[in-house]
Amino acid sequence: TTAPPWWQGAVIYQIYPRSFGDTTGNGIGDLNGIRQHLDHLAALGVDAIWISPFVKSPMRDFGYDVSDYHSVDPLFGTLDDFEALLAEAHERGLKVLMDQVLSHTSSEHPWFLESRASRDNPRADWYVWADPKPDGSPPNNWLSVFGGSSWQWEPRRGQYYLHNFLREQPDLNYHNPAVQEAVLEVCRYWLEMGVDGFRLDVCAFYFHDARLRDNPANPECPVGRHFLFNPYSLQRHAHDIAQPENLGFLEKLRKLTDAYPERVLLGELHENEGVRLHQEYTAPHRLQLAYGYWLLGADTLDAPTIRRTATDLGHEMECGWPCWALDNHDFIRSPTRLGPEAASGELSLTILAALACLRGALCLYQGSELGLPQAEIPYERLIDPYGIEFYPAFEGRDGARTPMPWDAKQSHCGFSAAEPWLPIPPAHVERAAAQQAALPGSILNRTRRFLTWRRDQAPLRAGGLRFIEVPDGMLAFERWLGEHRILCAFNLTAAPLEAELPEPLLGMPLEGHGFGGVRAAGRLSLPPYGAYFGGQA
Ligand code: TEU
Repeated sequence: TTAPPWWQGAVIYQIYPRSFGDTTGNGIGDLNGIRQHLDHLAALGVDAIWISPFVKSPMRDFGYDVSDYHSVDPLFGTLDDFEALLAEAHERGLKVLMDQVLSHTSSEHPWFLESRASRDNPRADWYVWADPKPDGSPPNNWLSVFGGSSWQWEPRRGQYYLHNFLREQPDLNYHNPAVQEAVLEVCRYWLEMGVDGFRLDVCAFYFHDARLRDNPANPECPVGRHFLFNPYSLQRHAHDIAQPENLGFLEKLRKLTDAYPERVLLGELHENEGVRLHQEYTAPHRLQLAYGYWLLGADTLDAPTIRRTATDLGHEMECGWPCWALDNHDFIRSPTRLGPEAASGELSLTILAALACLRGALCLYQGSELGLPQAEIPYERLIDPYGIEFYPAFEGRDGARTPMPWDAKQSHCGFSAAEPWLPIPPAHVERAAAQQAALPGSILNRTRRFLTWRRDQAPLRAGGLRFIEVPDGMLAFERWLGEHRILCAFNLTAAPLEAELPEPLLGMPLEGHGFGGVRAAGRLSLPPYGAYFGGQA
């Protein structure tokens, strides 16, 4: 039998490079700062890192606006630094995924500067240009995720261009085959360098409806405070995103990556029709992994919600697997988002452990291993344009992007010798990594212990899955690979829970994971936020 592909049950640690480690003393993280902390990642028991964009960018959206796909932004270092990082990560057995922002470029990208100059230059059709309506207004009703119309007037051409995000992020025109070739070439360049795969930013946004039809109103606005503030939710995005042509392009991208061994494509999907999109986007010959906003956008999370999501995503899909994500650089950190009971970080840890045991990969965002809450940033210090646009209904994403607190004893927590670009809040100083490392029961030590244990449990990485009926508040399932079977049970509440389960299902308690569930004569007892794992002793 051949070993399952590494990515199926991978834990992928997301690094936000501005906020990981600063070695130049400018208050902003850099690639050498990542190199400095690779041992922290290896000790955590993760399989891969995904680094948010570090290529050249005017940083209007902090790297998600690329002005040169082939070079490292000087703020983050050099290509040599990246190649050294890649080699040092590989030495430690860590794969490296790069964030590829291919749906749009920066408005300072040379392609756009050329495209906007006239209606008949060689790149005139590389972006989405359209004439105004007779009254001068935008071509249709499409809305930008970051607020307002997604059309921006360009006097040089007397036309509008499309931007699904900031106006400084013009959308590439994928209906033009030359554009597809150009972005495939970008991917080839990094694959040749040895990166292990890509996280594909907003990969449902590549194509737009060539007829530019209006979007219909959205009868059911997505739930959760995260979406309520934004008029974007009031439309059903039938024509600006998730066009059928996207799938053909993903197949081209897959064909390219398959020419290199063990590479992976991880797609970011939008919240709209997330599950259906997931099935389509991870069908054979497309993406291996994709994640949506199922858990990221949720203000509360209980066992039935997680079970339902996992069931909807399917356990036996032919090719692609889900990728779980509880936190990332776009959403309120879960110890804050999930309500006052989650503030200690224990609920997030138990949810992460459960997700790591479900079928699929898991993205773990920097700082989650410390149980960091969302940082409160005063209005005067907000820097994310999305947050500034919708303040105070939405405080933006800065509070999830503050620098890593490495050591409370060092100035600026060992992140930087200078004042960091975003403040490190007192609640993060209290949870600094070095201090947690000295406490056996800390969130950091428990995360390490659990992930290193889990890494060696083959059924949890690649096995089949079956849910088990248990009392409210508990999540339980079995996973198996060949003869090897593991029962996993989690208590997602602050109260102790018990369940009657037949002996053969309970198995013998497995040790080494650091979660204190016990079993006695057909009974399972879980302490608050506890878990039990049983199998062949
Ligand atoms: O995010 C896609 C996206 O739609 C998010 O903007 C999301 O709706 C919002 O952040 C929820 O708070 C990706 C990147 O992850 C994000 O950082 C970028 O700003 C965006 O694409 C544009 O590239």
